[in-house]
Amino acid sequence: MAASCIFCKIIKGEIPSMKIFESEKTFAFLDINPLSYGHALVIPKHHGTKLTDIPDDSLTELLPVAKKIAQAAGVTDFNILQNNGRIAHQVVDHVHVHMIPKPNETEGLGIHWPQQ
Ligand code: IU
Repeated sequence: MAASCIFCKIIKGEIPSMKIFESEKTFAFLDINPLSYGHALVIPKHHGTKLTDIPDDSLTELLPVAKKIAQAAGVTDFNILQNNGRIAHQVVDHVHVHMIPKPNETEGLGIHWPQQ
């Protein structure tokens, strides 16, 4: 944990978030400025800025959790995005995987998040 990191504060509950998932190593919540309805972030609890700063065992759940969130929300079409470094458009310096739903042209985004 890093005292000044906003995502570490979200993990600790010091800053409120729309939590979707939590395990020993992983946390997921809705993006505060979503690119589409249901845009979620999956983050390791281990603090590190880039993928290269984090041990492998803190990374293994990130994609499986992103997949589970998409499935649980009934999202069939989505992008997975993971930025490392300013040139690559990383803004928050704590590793995070974006799960960005894409609207279905006929059904829209009928997402129903499971109850906590
Ligand atoms: P990026 O990959 O570092 O560019 O994305 C950071 C994301 O974190 C971006 O989509 C923000 O809207 C999101 N975010 C958030 O959900 N809650 C916050 O308190 C902050 C940023 I600061």
